[in-house]
Amino acid sequence: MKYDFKAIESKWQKKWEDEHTFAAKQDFSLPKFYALVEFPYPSGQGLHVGHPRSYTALDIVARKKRLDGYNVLYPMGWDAFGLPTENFAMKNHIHPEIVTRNNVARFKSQLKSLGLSFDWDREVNTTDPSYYKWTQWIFLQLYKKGLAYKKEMSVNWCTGCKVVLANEEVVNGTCERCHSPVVHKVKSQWMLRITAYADRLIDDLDTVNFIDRVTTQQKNWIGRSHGAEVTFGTTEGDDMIVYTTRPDTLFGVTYMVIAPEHKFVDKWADKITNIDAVRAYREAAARKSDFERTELAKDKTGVQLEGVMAVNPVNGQQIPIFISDYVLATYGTGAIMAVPGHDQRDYDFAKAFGLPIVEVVAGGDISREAFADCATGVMVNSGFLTGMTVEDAKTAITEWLEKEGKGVKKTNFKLRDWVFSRQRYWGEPIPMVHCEKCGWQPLPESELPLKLPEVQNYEPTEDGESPLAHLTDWVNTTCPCCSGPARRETDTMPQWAGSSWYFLRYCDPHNDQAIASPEALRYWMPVDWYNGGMEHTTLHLLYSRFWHKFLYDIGVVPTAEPYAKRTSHGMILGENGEKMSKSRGNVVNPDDIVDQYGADTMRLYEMFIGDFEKAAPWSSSSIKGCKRFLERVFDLSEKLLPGEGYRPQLETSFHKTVKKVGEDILQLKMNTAIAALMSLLNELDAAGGITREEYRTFLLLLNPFAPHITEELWEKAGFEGQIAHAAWPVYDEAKCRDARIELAVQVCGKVRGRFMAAADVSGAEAIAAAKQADGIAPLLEGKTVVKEIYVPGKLVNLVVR
Ligand code: ANZ
Ligand code: ZN
Repeated sequence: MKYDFKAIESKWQKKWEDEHTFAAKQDFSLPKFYALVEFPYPSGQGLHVGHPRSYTALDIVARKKRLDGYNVLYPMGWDAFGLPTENFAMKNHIHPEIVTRNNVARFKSQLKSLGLSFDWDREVNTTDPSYYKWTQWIFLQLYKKGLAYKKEMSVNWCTGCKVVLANEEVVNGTCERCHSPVVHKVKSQWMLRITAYADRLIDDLDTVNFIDRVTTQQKNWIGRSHGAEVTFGTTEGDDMIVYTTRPDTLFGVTYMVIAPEHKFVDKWADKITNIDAVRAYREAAARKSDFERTELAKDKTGVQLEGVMAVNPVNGQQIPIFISDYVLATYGTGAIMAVPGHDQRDYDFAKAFGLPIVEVVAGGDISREAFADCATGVMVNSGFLTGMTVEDAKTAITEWLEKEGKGVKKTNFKLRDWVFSRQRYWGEPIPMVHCEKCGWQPLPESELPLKLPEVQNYEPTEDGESPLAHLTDWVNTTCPCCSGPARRETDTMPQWAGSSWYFLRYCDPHNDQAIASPEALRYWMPVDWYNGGMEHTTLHLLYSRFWHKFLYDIGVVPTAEPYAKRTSHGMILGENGEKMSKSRGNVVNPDDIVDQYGADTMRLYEMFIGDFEKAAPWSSSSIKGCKRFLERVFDLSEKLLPGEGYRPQLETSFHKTVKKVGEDILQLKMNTAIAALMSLLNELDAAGGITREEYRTFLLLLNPFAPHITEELWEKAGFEGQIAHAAWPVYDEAKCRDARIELAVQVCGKVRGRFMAAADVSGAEAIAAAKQADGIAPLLEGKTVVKEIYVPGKLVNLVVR
């Protein structure tokens, strides 16, 4: 019989759908397992082969957990607001809602064709008003707790998309999406105070099981550092406050630098004798991105504020003040004390401007470069700090500064508040109203969802207002507070809003009274295992942890963290080892693969392709190998032998493979699990067929990887029910050990031979056998064995003289 994967796969996909085979059960007394993958943005391109890598891996985990008897929630949905849909809608004059509906339909049928065991009864869509009602509700709660606020601020403005971007969406000074230059622009924006959670977002990483890469990236992104704010005097009488992580180096300060935007530039304009040059420099800096200012600027530039000086609080020394774009207005106090002897940026600047360089920690060579890596050094040229270790000096100087009223201990974060406004149409309307008399007022919760109105035109206005601003009827409303005339907010939420809480909605997706019932949340949360892309580490993963902590604080969710475990998959590259992209012409379409080889082969292949965490190039030849393997599995049905049970010569292999596949699945080592199944199949072929018990076990082990073919063979063999409802085979630890093992024989530490022995051979027996092993006896002739060592399961070492 031929392996007709098309007939088999469509048959079982239909059956699973009709019977809701993978629907999570409402019985909260069962042990639960919540497996989650990032829901896709339904783009016009459809699914790419990268999506199934994550989805299939957790599908395998979900299927294994079901076979283990867990009530498994493995849901899927659509993160469907966002710019590409809006841009497509604009270009083609189709409503974004229709574009979204079409894209979702395509994605869904593609996902179904892969045999993923999602609980489709719980599908969510962030653009559905019954969903975004709750996104808006969460915003209102944030607002009520003072965590959403409006602020005039310099924002990242994408010159291509004509939209404000979050810092996270700016890559190397360009827009993450369209790669146009990003410039600064002052706009009034809704902000979310994620910084209020900065400490907990770092500290609580200790309570979850995230892979190290994720933990490290989140910590670096939040960027907590400890140091001091130090007050310098100035000849103008104003205090100049700097943030430093190295207050111990205060005696090495030879000049100051303030950000070009610093308020003292204007305040001291009359006193600065070269103010025109200073202002010209400031204007040039404003046209650069932070990235260009800090990462790219190899050559330091700046202008001295001539006519004013700063005063070092530790020694009263007068030192010059510069503006330079390497100091950012948005970090610390926007001003620094420069220590060129121990900070490379300051060193480069001092060299460029001929400024003095003073060594205050011994051990480096400051004639060549700054001695920055000096945390364990000893202080020199530093007044009362001289002779102290850097560590002690930090404590001593901070105490001195605090006592003198010249400074305070300070912790700083790189993390900034989250710019939450987008001047776009295809997003959740922000449920706020502005009244001349009452200011900003939240919409009453009873008026949620605030639905997106129909518009004719999705273009943002020229000055960058949202297309909603064109809609006078919608914009003009009444104040919820005084009933006077008021205007609605016309900005919408960023794409990250809907994904910041979607995992909660899956717990109870049809609830119209709450984001989900407390019982459902108590039962399902936290997510037991969340897999997703590394690119979401500092965006979605951080945002959603922030929202979740907030919801925890207001008593909506039962856990402080949303995800107990987080893993991340490597990218699938093109056959040439480069990133798949249209321009490189190396894109593999999953539809073609499913059509040509079938979903089971595609699944198996994507799991066999390499270590899950690493990037892996596509390989057409190895996909054929996976197909061939399944064809051989299919042929097993014609090799059934009479008799039950595992045959003695295969018993160990079966117990070992059950153990290995089960353990590998839970460590995402799918490739080695599949290899173990392949070698078991070889053994079966060599043994001339398969007993019913062996067949049953083999199908169960393969089922999570290749669900369709295993269901079909299971049914054909007449095993009870559907394999999806069966139980994972058990193994006996004692039977996992090989009956006979190979031991090495060393003579004086060198391997000289090998022999087979019973796995439970005693030391004395092993040593005796070693002496008899092939080729060993001649080496012992005429010598005395002075030491005999048996390393159980490994080797016998004979030391002779
Ligand atoms: C003196 C000093 C001496 C510094 C030294 C470092 C080494 P992190 O660790 O990232 O928090 N800094 C402070 N504000 C800045 C700004 N707005 N723009 C650019 N640089 C700024 O970095 C803190 C250090 O970065 C601070 O400590 C300051 O330089 C600089 F041997 O002060 B340091
Ligand atoms: Zn009012």
